[in-house]
Amino acid sequence: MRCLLPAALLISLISFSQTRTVDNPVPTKQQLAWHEMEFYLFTHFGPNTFTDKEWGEGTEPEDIFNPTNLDCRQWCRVAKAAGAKGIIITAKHHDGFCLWPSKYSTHTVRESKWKNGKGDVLKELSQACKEYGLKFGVYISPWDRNHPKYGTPEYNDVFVNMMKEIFTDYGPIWELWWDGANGEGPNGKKQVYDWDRFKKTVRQLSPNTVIFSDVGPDIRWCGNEKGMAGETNWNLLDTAGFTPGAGAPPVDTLNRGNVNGKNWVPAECDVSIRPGWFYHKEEDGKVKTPEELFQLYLKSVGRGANLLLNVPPDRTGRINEKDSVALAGFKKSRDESFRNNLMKGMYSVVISGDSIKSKQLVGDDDPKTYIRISDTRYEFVEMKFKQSKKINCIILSEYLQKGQHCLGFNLVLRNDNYEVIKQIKGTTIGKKRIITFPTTNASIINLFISGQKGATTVSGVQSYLLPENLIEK
Ligand code: FUL
Repeated sequence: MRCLLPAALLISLISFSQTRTVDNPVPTKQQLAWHEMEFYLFTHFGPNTFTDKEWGEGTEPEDIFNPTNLDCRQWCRVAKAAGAKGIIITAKHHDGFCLWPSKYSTHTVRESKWKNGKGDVLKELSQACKEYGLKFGVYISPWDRNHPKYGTPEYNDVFVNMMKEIFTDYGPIWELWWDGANGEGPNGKKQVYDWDRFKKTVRQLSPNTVIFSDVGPDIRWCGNEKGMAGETNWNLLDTAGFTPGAGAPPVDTLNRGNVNGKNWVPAECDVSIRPGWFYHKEEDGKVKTPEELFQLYLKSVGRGANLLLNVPPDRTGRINEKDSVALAGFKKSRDESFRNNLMKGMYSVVISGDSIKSKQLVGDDDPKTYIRISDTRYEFVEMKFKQSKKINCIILSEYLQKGQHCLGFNLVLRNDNYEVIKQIKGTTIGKKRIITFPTTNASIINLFISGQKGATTVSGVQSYLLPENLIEK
């Protein structure tokens, strides 16, 4: 195997910027498990489903909530068929209506005529998720346009008590979602939230739950509702002095994270399969296509974030066929694209100076093995196909247990004569960086880390030939 590059080329390929930082935040074990989830569903369901609104006023009569054929097991079957690993439901949206019979509200399923007031959506969904092996998550809106106590310190007690009910009666809850929207209550008052108390309550009740809000503490918002993480996406964020909602950092900071952020707070990309978050019949023709969903996958999971895709049930309480068909197509695109890792069984070598430092399998799908690229001496990775291969996708991953280090990378594709035929530059890698490009016949792939803060640990490199229409646009 050829392993030495002409010195001049080497210098042009890498800029040796090694800035060591003292801080090296790493994920908790709960966050590491969250990173593995990658793609799961969001379910907006409640009075808005029946009034065709997106933000209910909180004054809707409870009887309006009356699904004719609620079937949470059908939601789970759709999620499974889509390859989603969990479901997060709006237990309470901004209108304050509780999908469970909370003792701390008079605006709940109990007051509706659905199942004569005996229904409980959280119970049905939590049980169905267990049955289908899906993680169960809960969105509970702090903003409440119905609750009479909203805007007073007692509302914080109400919110804590509601969370206690949810964790006690429907757990385990894998992810808890605090929405950042914060307007006035029915009494015209705005709430001062006791975020610290909320967090302590959850940690006490359920230490394994990851908490999402604009600024974490565990998972952050990606700064838009289009499902797109930044091309540069740090799992790190400075959260001191910030709060969810109006007190959050600017959206472009949330989108990219902070390169030297002090906390591990990875981004989650929420987006709806339809224009709205809730089901509206007139949007039946506007369901995203499998190709559009695949593009979102590349721009979220492919940039090291997780994808939270909203699929709202209709008035019957079932997911519409238009959505389930699109989701099945999305799954098929992923399966077809990522079935055959062309690097499987291939060796890579880490070239250190002019010698080979290590040799190891890449594409072995073993997340525990990784290659370490020194931050004190010049090193790069070389991977060689037995025969040249047509490829249009390379996936890089960092071994997150060691933190996130890569500031910039350069992939150099070569032919049999060791000539450069393509160079692809990028910035961060993180959990997964999916890079697509026009199909190229390559024999050798070099990976140069052109900038890093501490040694980058690369955990497996994969390569694929995707259907041409799925390349990132
Ligand atoms: C926003 C809310 O205002 C929307 O209604 C929706 O729930 C979305 C996921 O978050 O902040």
